[in-house]
Amino acid sequence: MMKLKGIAWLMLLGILLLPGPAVPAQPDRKSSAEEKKLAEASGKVEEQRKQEAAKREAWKGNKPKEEEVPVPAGEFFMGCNEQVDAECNDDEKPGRRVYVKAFKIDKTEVTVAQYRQCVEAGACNGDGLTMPFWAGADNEEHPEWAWACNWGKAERESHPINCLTWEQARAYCAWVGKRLPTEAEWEKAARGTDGRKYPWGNQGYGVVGQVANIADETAKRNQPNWAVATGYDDGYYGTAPVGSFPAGASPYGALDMAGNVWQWTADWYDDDHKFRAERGGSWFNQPSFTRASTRYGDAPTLRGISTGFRCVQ
Ligand SMILES: [Ca+2]
Ligand SMILES: [Ca+2]
Repeated sequence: MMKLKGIAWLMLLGILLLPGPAVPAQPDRKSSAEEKKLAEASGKVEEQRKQEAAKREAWKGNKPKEEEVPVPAGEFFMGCNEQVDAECNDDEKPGRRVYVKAFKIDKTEVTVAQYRQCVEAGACNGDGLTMPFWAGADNEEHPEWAWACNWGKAERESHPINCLTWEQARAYCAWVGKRLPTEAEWEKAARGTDGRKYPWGNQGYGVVGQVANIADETAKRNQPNWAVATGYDDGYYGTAPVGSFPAGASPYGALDMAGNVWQWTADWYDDDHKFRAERGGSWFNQPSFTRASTRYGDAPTLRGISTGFRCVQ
């Protein structure tokens, strides 16, 4: 009796000492889901960093090589030359002589194909390139003009990249080891030293043949209300492939310094540092805008259908 009782006690003790079934801790569902999400996001960021580093490595020494034209050091006439130009705006005055150090400028505007290489290398981003954004004006996207953005349109690989911010342009130039031109550099490259009105000289549109892609008779057929260069037909409503108008070359051989797309420059347009200066006019503009000394300013977050860029070094 005592023995059995002892065994029973031992059995009971055994049961008590046995590790009980693991009671699953009630998971905090919310926090574990968040943790998983966080882990995934940080994993993704890490993976993205690795991919970008690998791409940068792969592109080393294999970046786009834009054709460049040299511009020698020296003074040039900058701003409004009232002797040859009756269309100047106040922001171009007074005309003056400005010294610029020697530099090289891209012969053409940066193309969609070139910009894509920078995106593929992970050094540029493709944010917003297909959707115009009128920064500083109405601060809205303009889907009705999205057709005019060149990114992602197979037949426009050799057209200028447009619909991109000032920062996106800056990043590209930095990637290829260059920079955006100052306004003075841009203008000297566009008109040489003698204060001419246009890159090719002083003769206006319609007199010197096809020299630039601006708002012309072709544009008028698409936009009957536009002010255009009457009697001048360059054959393009939107942008043209870069370098399509060799007759409009500047004294140093730079192309499309008038028309096609405006080009972001390194300089602020205004003393308040709200707008970056753009130069050269575009397919969107009438002749009074597409002159060598025309200046324009836009908020750097603009993604304009008529704004692109080129680099200098
Ligand atoms: Ca045109
Ligand atoms: Ca241009």
